[in-house]
Amino acid sequence: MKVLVTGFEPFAGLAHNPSQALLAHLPPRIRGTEVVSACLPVNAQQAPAALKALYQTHTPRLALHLGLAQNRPLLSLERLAVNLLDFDIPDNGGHHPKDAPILPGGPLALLSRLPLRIIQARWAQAGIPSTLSNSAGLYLCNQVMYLALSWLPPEVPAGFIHLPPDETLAAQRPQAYVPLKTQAQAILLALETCLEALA
Ligand code: PCA
Repeated sequence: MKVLVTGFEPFAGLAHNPSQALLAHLPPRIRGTEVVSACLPVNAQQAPAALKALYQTHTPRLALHLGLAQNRPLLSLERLAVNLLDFDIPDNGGHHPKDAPILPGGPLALLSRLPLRIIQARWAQAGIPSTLSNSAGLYLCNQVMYLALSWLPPEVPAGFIHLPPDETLAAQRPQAYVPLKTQAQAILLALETCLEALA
């Protein structure tokens, strides 16, 4: 059984996405469990098939999905996903859904299955501030989080963490950022915390 970590390709006219760049910083194994990483398309029609194929190929024992939240200065642990797509900007395929369910007839909201408070405490000990977020938005990140929580068996911990801009994005436009190395350290700590809870 493996750990699956995903990021997203760049979107919204940016040339870089820290959630994609961070994948290269992950070790091949964590606590004896193989780590598989993949980059998802920012495309509401293609991302579900890509996600389903990853789950079928790897049957992960833990799934952590990552994306960029451009306007947030800290890492944010997403508490819930809602069954709604409503895009402010088109995705990379030009799709622009409004008021559309992700899974028609599915529950309105699904709660993260990651030990969020324990992860947050672990980060705080390491000097990495973070926030608990009550909304993953209504774009691709929320969609992937909702599908993860719907499709993976209930005993598989799954959830979403939004990453802030990193130094590459801050160099392109002045803004608050967290160095990519610190973000990678935080994600490694989060994965270790989740695996410890499973052991
Ligand atoms: N962030 C977007 C989608 C891709 C990404 O990295 C989001 O927050 O929905």
